[in-house]
Amino acid sequence: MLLPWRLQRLLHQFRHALAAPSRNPRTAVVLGRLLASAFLLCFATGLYSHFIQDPLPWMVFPTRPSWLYQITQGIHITSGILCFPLIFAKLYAVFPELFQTPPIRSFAHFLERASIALFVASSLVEITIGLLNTYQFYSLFPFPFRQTHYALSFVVIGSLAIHIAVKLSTITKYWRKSDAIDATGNVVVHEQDADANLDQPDELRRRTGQHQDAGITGRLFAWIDATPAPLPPQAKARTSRRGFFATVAIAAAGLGILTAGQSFRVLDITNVFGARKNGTGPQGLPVNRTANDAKVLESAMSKDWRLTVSNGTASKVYDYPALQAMPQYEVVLPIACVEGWSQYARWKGPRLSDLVDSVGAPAGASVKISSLEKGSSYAVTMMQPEFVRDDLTLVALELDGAVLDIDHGYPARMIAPARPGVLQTKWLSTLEVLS
Ligand code: HEM
Ligand SMILES: Nc1nc2c(c(=O)[nH]1)N[C@H]1C(S)=C(S)[C@@H](COP(=O)(O)O)O[C@H]1N2
Ligand SMILES: [Mo]
Repeated sequence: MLLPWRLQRLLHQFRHALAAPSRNPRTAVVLGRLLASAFLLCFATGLYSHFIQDPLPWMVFPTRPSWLYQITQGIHITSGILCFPLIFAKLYAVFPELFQTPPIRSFAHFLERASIALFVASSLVEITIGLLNTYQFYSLFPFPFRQTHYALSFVVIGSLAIHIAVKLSTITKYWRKSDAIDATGNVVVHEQDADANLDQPDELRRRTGQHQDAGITGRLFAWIDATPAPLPPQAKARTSRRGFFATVAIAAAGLGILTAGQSFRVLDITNVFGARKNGTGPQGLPVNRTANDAKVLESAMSKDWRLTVSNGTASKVYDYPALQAMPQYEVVLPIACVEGWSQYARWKGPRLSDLVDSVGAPAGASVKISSLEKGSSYAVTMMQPEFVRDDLTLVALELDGAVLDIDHGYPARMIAPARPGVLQTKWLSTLEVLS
């Protein structure tokens, strides 16, 4: 694509003025490796989260270890958050590439730049809506979070694949440090990678000479021309590269240490930025939606409350004392929210399998779980047979040795191992065996 020569020169000079020791292909490759790993981790754990909530008919999920979902989603959110410093560092490193001249050299070059534009834009949107979601800022964007985040994840990973394919020769050339950095500590510049125009500045200068006119572009040129040569001596270049990587590493490690505690107990003490803090809320457990928000205060406190368990036409109705009269079990399980926070608690109540057995449920049956809450996406959930039949799956009546707080689902809530928090339905109303 032919641009007015004057604009071309401006782009060229911008690119030149932006040169810095840490802006080189080796930096781009090192950061790219880290980012690609984080993206693939996010994609894998994200798909796990998607399908455990919306399984395909043939899917069976492990119920052990009981903290499995806590780990997968904790990794999702933590590695997702680490993408922020990494992505900014990568954009910093390749920023001068924005000013390539000519902006489009061929159709292939156009496709290359278009795929990068798509990749950068979709990645930024993906991680931004993800982060906002963990702080429950749903209303900030006018589209449904889950569907958008899911669909975009394919755009992100698809354009990542194209990006890697397009850059494969650069990636292999700068993959190993010994190939990328020469004995003097400078980044090796392969001829093909050099800016196509860097070898013809004279031509640009000659042309400009004829047009040293006033006006804004003229003045800009003059200013850029006055900029001192940007490439520092090699010793400085090495220090500067190290400083850059140290800055990125400190930013990423700091962010990780200050947020990962929401997902992983060992770092609880340094959880500063995490959306949730362990030990807060009624009975020392965080609450997303209170009974008041869910409009269940009256129905949940009513002395007419019953849990109805049904299997086709067979059904049994349990009041609270009847549930307490069943064999009681105690389990220690985490609530592991899709938003990344999680916390352990001790739960007590009858086993779900005993309850569904009381209406003759077959071994492979799923259960449809309904809450007293109406009209919310949490109001009705499904449970696959492997979870229904697990000994750790309870209809919990107690939390840490006391009757469930109304905000934790009194009179009764679901608690099952290795499942996301959204499926741990509160304020139970009916359990329907689907056979
Ligand atoms: C390139 C990076 C990312 C990819 C490829 C990715 C992918 C996914 C996928 C496929 C899901 C499942 C969606 C569904 O259930 O339909 C998911 C869920 C989720 N992601 Fe990400 N994600 C990325 C980054 C992030 C980041 C940075 C955050 C937050 C800091 C985040 C937060 C979430 C949350 C909260 C969910 C749960 C959604 C729900 O079920 O309600 N993601 N992600
Ligand atoms: N009926 C009902 N059950 C629910 C919810 C809800 O809003 N309504 N929230 C779910 C979510 S998202 C999580 S993480 C767990 C724990 O949420 P809580 O902190 O609101 O108790 O309960 C789940 N059970
Ligand atoms: Mo949640």
